Amino acid sequence: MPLKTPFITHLGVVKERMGIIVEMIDRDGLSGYGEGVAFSSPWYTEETVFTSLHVITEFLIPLLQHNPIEHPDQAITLFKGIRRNHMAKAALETALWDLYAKQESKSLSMLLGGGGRKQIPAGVVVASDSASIALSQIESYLKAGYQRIKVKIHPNQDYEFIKEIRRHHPELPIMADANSAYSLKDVDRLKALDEFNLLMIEQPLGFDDIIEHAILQKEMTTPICLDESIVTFEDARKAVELRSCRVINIKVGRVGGLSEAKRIHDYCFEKGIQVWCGGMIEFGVSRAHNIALASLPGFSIPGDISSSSRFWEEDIITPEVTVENGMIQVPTEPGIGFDLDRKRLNQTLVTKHSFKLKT
Ligand code: OSB
Ligand code: MG
Repeated sequence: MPLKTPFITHLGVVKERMGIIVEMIDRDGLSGYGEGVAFSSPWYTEETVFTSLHVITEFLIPLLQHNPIEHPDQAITLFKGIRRNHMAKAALETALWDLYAKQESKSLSMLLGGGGRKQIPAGVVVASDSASIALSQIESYLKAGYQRIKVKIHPNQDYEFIKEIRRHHPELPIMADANSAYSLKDVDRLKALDEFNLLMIEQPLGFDDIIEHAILQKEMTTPICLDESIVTFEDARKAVELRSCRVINIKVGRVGGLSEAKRIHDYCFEKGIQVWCGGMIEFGVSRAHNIALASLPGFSIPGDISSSSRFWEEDIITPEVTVENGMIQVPTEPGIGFDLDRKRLNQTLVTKHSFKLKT
């Protein structure tokens, strides 16, 4: 599906997106939905749409076919023999959660422990390579009610870029995401950003580093948030113990599913580390899972959860995710609370695979 506007980072440009939609149907005909959020190329993590599809069809589905489970929490153990491939695992695991919530007639939010939060704050990412385009996008997102803006930065687009945005928006909550564009040699460049009172700087250093971020955090007053570096609960625990960050961006796909995401949330909540829910330029199914996750009490900062219309002319779910007065409603219906828009899905469908339980 083409994006409305190209999503530009120093690592590359996303103009269109492929995705994997999972429908898991039980004996009573209830359907649970999941989404695989890997990109077409491995620029953000090592997985791609086609490596995910390979791992899902050749390894993960056979495990599910031969070992039916009672609760979605058991998927982690079942998938343990398959190393990493977290986005592939999450595609199935999130479908299990939705299906289980529907079987239990509970909203996914309540089932995960959302405690009845009715709405969550929306945040949006501006990913452009010009300050004037960024400023006009920010203008329109603020009109749409977004409460927090994230911008992408790198060594050729940082101090002056943020200064210009700050000049127009002195009080706006802004965070900056570097997607690993810097090294410790850039310490002075990064420290210079402290004057802009950013909410945080996301993943300034190596995509798999937690050691050097701890060194940098000691030098900077701006809180560091880790994204790419945290792919497991153990990563989160080590980063917190080493004081590599004060904030963690939790993405369901990156950490292998909702169970692991919740474990990281629970741990950070207990330790007083702030978390927020990250985005993957996703379609509506993953967006719906993010809304349920972000209803948990530790999600104290608006995440990268925007409306369906932020990226898509028409999403593949119904109703679409909308933002009103800066907030997104948390559905109370069983499961994720959104249905597939099968007409839209069929317009964009590339291939379809079906599997049956073996036992
Ligand atoms: O680093 O958070 C990131 C999108 C794709 C890959 C990585 C990242 C992003 C975003 C979130 O910044 C975009 C969104 O879905 O709102
Ligand atoms: Mg990021």
